[in-house]
Amino acid sequence: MCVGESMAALLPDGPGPLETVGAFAVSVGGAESNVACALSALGVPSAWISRVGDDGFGRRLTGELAARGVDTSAVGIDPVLPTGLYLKETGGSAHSADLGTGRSKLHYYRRGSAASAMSAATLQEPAVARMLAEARVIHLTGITPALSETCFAMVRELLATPRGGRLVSFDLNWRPALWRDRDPAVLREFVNAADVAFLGADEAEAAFGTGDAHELRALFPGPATIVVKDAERVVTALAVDTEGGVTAVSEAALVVDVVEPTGAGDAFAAGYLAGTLHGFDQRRQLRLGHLAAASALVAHGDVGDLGDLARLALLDASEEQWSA
Ligand code: KDG
Repeated sequence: MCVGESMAALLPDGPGPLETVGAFAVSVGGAESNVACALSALGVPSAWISRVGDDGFGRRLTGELAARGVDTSAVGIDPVLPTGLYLKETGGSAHSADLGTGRSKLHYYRRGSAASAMSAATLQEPAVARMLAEARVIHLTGITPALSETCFAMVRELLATPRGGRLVSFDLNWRPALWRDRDPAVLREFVNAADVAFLGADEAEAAFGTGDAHELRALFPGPATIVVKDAERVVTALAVDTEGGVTAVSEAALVVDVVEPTGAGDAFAAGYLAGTLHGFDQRRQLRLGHLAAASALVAHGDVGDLGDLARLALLDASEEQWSA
């Protein structure tokens, strides 16, 4: 089960600064719902908990997620506040630091959105509480606590709730644009309270001062597993073993012609978590993460064409297949 905000995502018809874009296509974005979509494509029943406005974008994104197999039955509809949206800017722009790194820049229009009004009380709504009780994995990200004080409190509550056999997964998803007014160090508490934490090396460096996998492992003793993604090229899972030591497993990413990278980290998390639920060992979890990420890397939108993922997930990713 994934909890967080989704937005209408407006994708430009070509690269370049926003000033020059001719038209935008409407799509759906949101880190947590991206994970829910990929999980569903991987054959794992998934649900998305959020709020949308009583507006066209809210209906559209709820409908699209449902069409991708995500259970949206507990999504709340706010009668007043709007659904958030973001615009994607790709290619070069003199004003966008991110674009020099090959990354797209996301422009958010989400302050005061319906989802930003979620709170700890949201978790008590009957449909939400029922889903929480039934979930095997609860997936959260560092985006939600940045949306509002009430969202911050909701995430804190979710991480503090006794597990009852559930796994809580937390992806740092460091978004500096959302943390202008607050010290990202508050995210340490959330990373440390999760059972599995996903950290991009570059974002961990920016938020916590180190992107080194072993230093991060030492900094965050809480999670049983920390998954450190080094520029998405090599991903290392550092798991606490039965003797209290740490076992590190690294797996290189697939080589693909990247079209647009937004959403690849979410797809990776979904692949990894699907592998966890399928009972795969660390290496196969990482490989399934890479396969799912590849599908997002070759798409313009946040979520790639996941049609083949379920079949890929069934492949026994043996050594021969990966070394061929
Ligand atoms: O990981 C992809 C997200 O960045 C994108 O879907 C938009 O949720 C989003 C965010 O807050 O950046």
